[in-house]
Amino acid sequence: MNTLPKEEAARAILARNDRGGYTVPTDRLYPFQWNWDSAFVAMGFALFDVDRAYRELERLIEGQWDDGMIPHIVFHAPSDTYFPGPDVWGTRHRIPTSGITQPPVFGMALRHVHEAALATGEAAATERTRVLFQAALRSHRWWLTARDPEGLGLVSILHPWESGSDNSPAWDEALARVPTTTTTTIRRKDTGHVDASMRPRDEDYQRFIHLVDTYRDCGWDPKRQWAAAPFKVADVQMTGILARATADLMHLAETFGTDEEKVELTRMHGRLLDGLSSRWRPELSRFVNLDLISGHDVETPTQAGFIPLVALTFDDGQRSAIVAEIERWLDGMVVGVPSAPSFSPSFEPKRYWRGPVWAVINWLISDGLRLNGSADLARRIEQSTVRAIETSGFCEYFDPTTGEGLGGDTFSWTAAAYMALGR
Ligand code: 9WN
Repeated sequence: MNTLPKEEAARAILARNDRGGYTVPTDRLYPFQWNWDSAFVAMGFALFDVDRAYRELERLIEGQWDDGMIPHIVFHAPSDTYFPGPDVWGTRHRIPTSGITQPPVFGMALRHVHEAALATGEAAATERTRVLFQAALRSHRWWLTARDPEGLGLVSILHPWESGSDNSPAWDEALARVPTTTTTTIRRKDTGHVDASMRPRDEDYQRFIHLVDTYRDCGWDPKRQWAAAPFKVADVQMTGILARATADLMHLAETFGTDEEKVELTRMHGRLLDGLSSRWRPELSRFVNLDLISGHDVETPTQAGFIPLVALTFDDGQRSAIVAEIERWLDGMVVGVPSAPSFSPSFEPKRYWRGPVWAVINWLISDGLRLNGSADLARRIEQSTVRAIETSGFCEYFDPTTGEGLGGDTFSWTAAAYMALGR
């Protein structure tokens, strides 16, 4: 296997962001353990240090709630460089955590790490995977009961932060219904670390914190939150990742699951694939979210519309349509896939999830393209991502029109993605 020109630098970033078995996304801007960041980072570690890859997942699970939810942030150690901290969430978990979740890449990462362990002969792998498999299964049960109580086969987010794509134009209409009033005093720290023009706006933060206040007042009880939520969107990115992670757990269940668990996972999987398939819109050549408050489709174009590639097997017609649509989004871009296309009125090439390119999103899209037999486009996306990182550094995200690196630097998941996509 060839060594990448910046392989050593990528590993050094993971070492530098290590806080004792878990990895912060980057120093100061994000000083805690984030859920889906750690899953991607674990897959990066699996390429050269399987023990450390397991450790990343094990430390995340220290924050898992008794009801199965894996929180979006685990506050292992105090820091005053991020808002909102544990006092705002008020979740009273044994280790302080936030009260919402993030995309369940965990199950994908677990299979990945387990297979790396088998390949390298990591001695304790079986027992470690067995424990983490149970944690993952409990979290998938939580997803389907807490976030799909109506049995749509689609899981919903109750907060834009859960999506991992905080200020995506996909949330604009639904978020506009959320009041800007808060009982918590907002003391943003992010704009002290990176330029405010690249971050969500103050008004977004007011609505984000209004939602936190609302759910904290529900005592973080999933049923009460579901009933009280002024923001509730069935998300195809989340459902696609959950469906794929469920397939990965089905694979692990062959070794680690009981017969009942195998049946349970197969049912979950079928339910999610049905729900996801119902969100394909042939006239748009992508999948669309469902706003559960208005009952309307969310047709705003964002990267989320392509993520179901990781879970579904497309027929030839669907595959060529989605490939053509992704190519249209790449047209004229230095690096793609943009989080919103340049032809959209919402496109802002430098502002967070409203246009920029994220290496981990490309990781998912290229993985899904490969699964669906579109290796050429997958390779093109991987190579342009690797090139952008080599040219501009291990930044949080990239301007698709110039390739410029933006947001935080020395970013953990960008380092992991570099190693994974460069192979
Ligand atoms: C809120 C850590 C996280 C990522 C998200 C990204 C950003 C946090 C923030 O940073 O979100 O969770 O404060 O902006 O949107 O995807 O997990 O890297």
